[in-house]
Amino acid sequence: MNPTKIGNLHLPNFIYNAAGVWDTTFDQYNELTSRDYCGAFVTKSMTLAARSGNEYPKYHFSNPGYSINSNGLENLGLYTYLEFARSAHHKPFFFSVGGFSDTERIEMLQTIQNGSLGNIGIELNMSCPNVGSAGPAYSAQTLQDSLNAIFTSIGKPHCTFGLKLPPYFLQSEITAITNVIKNVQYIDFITCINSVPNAIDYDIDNDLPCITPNDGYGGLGGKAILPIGLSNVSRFKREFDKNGMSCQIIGCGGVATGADVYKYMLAGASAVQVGTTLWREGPDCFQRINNELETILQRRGVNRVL
Ligand code: RRO
Repeated sequence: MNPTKIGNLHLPNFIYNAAGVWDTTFDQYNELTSRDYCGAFVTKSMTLAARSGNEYPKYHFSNPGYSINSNGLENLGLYTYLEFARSAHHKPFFFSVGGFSDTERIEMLQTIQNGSLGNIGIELNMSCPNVGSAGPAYSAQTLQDSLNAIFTSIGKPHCTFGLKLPPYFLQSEITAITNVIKNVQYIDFITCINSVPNAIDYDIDNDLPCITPNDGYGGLGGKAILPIGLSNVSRFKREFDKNGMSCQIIGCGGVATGADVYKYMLAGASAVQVGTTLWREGPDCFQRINNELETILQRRGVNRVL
């Protein structure tokens, strides 16, 4: 096990689920939190009211090199996830807060903060690629406006607080987003990256896109996006160090092996989330990935992850 700390939360292991994977239902929650090697639990990104999301088929996993999803924020609604968080658990519980407007985000954040819950964090998802108006972080100015509105309303967060960000492709974007995070001050961590938007694949037996919603376009995940996830972590880490910022970075995107986790460590991640691989293999993947990581750490003579 490789413990880590995010904000003031102690994670018994460095790896856990990415928001949106194995985290929508109570059974999935129980299954993940009972696995020793899964260091925390992040919920599916939520809205105030439950949503059934986009029509099926909305996941494409048959190609080993990547996945495409257009889930459309299917979730059980804030109040159900509050119940999950209230049930006995010993691992940090992250609420992935989605929502379609700052008003909705503020109401969810206030409700979570008023819930008197311990051992929780918030990962504010500002980067959903599949539903309109759910991704303020695609523009630095929109992100700044949104966070200004949120923190003016809720004040300093009562718990460990972070942002789920989309992939950025230019250094100028990384610099602009770093400035936003520096300005607002209350961000303990960022999670890089959400799926890469605007991906499509075709089913050549039907001559149709592999997923149905949004004309077949969805968010790209899996092995194909590992180098983009690594570059986002590494570039933000450099910017944060240059600016003397203590904001931590959680790596997400393309993790299939212990070697991939080690690469995120080299890039500067304080923890790593697993998405597509968890979908494919189920929760057993954490032990496998952890064992592979241990072998690499021993070979490299590294005895702690931080
Ligand atoms: O629900 C989704 O379609 C979804 C979300 Br909220 C997200 O943040 N990332 C993603 O790939 N899918």
